[in-house]
Amino acid sequence: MRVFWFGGIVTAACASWAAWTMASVGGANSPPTPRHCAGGSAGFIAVPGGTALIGDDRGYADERPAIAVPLAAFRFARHEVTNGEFAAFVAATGHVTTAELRGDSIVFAPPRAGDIPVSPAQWWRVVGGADWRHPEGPESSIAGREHYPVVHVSLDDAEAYARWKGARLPTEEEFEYAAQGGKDGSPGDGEQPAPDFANTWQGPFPISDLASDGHAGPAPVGCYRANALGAHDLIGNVWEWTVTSYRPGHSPGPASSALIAASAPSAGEDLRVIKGGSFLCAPNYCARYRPAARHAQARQETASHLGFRLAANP
Ligand SMILES: [Ca+2]
Repeated sequence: MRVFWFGGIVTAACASWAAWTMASVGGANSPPTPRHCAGGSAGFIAVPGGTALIGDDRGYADERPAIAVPLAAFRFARHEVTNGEFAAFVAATGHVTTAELRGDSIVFAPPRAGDIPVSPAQWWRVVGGADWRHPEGPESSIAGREHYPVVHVSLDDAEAYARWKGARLPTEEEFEYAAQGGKDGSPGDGEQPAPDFANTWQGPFPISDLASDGHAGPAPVGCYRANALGAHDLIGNVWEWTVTSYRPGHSPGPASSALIAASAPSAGEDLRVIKGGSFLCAPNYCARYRPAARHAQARQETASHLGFRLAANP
């Protein structure tokens, strides 16, 4: 069964997130702000080791409990891997992606005027011919999008790229720690990020994206303000793969069946944690523009809002 549960429903347990954030749709009525984008190939930042507080006791059920995790120093890419960078990999290796082999991928399809969408099945479509070169389907292309994050890549594709670069993908803990800016803990307060800090969704999802942060849909990498460590796009733009196997919650004990059902729709598959939220995260839906936010993703699944970045050992 194809899994497209992206974004996540604002569950009853997390209704408070939506309530808090609906009042803070930053700049929702402001005109879109043009952004200066740094472009690709900005390399790595060095992240010192420390004790990271992972998870958020006030967040979604699978973000709980917050736990302290020792982390060794690591390097972390300043931004997502771009189409241009991935094209160089494909040209050098002949790599054929999972979506190309399968012949389709999952694409966000905004509702038509007059529709009142009520479930993810109404805004996600399995599109034949959608792949990293054709992000919206066979009639689309990445011409002029060399600095956009590559999407429609599986974990296998991402790991193949990482091996070619002599690097690796981050763990969930590394990603979350880097997204916090390297601080020990201090999870976000749940408010939608400032329009200059992350590419998210302003307005009522999935009906109207006001794009007051400068972009509707994905943005080129490095368009938004870097965090304290110098990395961009860690709580917006596109979701990103980690190598960490997904468990519903951070507790070392077994999760309840209700939590499993609420957070892992396809138990039994090889599910990994994706991090970082996306351009589709809005206060009324998802609200996963926070370092602690996480999602389960089958390793072979691909979508128009899912990419990756590299990590490496010091
Ligand atoms: Ca946006």
